[in-house]
Amino acid sequence: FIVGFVALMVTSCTDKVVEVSLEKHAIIPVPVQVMTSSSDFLLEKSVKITVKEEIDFFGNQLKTIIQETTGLQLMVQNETATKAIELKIDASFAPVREAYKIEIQSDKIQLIGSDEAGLFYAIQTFKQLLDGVDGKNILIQGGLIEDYPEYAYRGMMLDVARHFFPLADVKHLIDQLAIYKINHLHLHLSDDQGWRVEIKSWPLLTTIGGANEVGGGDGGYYTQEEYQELVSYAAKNFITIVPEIDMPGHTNAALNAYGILNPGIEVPNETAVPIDWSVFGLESDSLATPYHTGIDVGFSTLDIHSEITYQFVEDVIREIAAITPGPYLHIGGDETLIVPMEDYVYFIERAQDLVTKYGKITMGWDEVAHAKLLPSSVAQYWAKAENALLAIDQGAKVLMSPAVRTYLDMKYDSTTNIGLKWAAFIELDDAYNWDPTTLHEGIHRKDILGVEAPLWTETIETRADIEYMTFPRLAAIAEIAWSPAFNRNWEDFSRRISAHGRTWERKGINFYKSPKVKWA
Ligand code: TNX
Repeated sequence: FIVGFVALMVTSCTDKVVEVSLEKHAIIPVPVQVMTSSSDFLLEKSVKITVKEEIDFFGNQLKTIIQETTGLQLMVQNETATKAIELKIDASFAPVREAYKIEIQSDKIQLIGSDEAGLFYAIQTFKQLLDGVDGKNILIQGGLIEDYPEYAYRGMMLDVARHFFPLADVKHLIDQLAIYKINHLHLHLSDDQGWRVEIKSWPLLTTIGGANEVGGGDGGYYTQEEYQELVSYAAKNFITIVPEIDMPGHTNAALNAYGILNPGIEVPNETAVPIDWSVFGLESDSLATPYHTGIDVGFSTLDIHSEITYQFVEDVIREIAAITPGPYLHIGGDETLIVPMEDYVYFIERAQDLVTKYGKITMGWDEVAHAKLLPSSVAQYWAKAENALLAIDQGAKVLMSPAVRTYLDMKYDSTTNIGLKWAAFIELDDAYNWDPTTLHEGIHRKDILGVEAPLWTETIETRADIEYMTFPRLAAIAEIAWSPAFNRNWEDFSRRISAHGRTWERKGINFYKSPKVKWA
């Protein structure tokens, strides 16, 4: 009797049909178009994943996702099948790159990408449809999803200089970014408190300059091999790494290592910590600066009038360009408060020339627009609209990172116990309810490359801290960057985000339970 009862339980459990609604989907970013039909598809164990051999990679990826979300183990094959999820690439329908379509009919589901990135995003959307589904017979509502990005550049920045984060944390973040169709990860690789990427021609940058962080911790750095590992991990997730070496200010970590670059700057007394060079088995350098363990900004600079500076900058740009397949190299350029404007402009123009020499496109914080920019250069708007306008006047594009809306290091409200508040408190609805094209008169759609959310890490020390400040706000920024304005609606977003909260809980991802959302 007991055996029979258990058997009955098992069959009735596995036979239970769970339904996935397209009408009430929780997809973030919201797709351009979702239409429903009555031709529902039953996803069960006999369904095959069919895919042309050249793109087997995607078939296996979908197989893994279906297995992880539902437990179903589907076969991947190159031949057609009577009940199939078919994956393919076909550019004919797409208005822009990275577009995709998902068509759900009773005998098959088609996931069609306009290119590989588009197919990858079709899979990400499909994954969101299955998230939280518990069962091996899944009735997916018939219909059609058509989707493509509003902006070609959708980014997040992680500051690994103020606090260092190991490779595993960055990879884990990349996994989350891909889900939200973020396609650029900007790494802030150097600042006053630490130099985080190996430069073979200036080795002390990392041995000396990397061994510090805010609060005076051990710091750390990526070897060039580790950096390249990150680049390829990101590429598999259709994410381009944008490396930033912040210059000519925010350079105390370089001055820690090479006194020859130091024009004689002073590190603020309260936060200066002398370096014990003997720990590294090295002779000390009397011109080098002490470590900066605090969070003050604006006190450091390279020596604008020394040719050694430009040898240094060229070496750094050459080595970074050589290990960066993406098109951009970010030169920082923010908050160089102790340098006269004409010197600053001179430096930025020379740095831009060097970036161009090594085949990359220059990006810089909005201050760089005081210099003569190439029309291909990009100014990252964070604080001053007038700087963005200077860039636009020169024919350059603007990357939108207004601190008051997109800064992930800003506290949610006065009770948030990490983060800063100089720009604003940024609740989830503040991060959501704005549009890049209406933020400032004079910044128009055609001037905007995309949207990026920076996470500065003066107060962020762990993976859990990163997650808490990033989620759910990054999902809001991702929707602004991907979805057309006419589809964006706070009420609907707050309903959809609650489903993502359940997924984050299941996956052990830390997030802020905004009181503005009814979390399920
Ligand atoms: C301003 S935004 C900075 C960073 C700080 C950040 C803290 C920008 C280009 N510069 O150096 O980390 O504020 O929110």
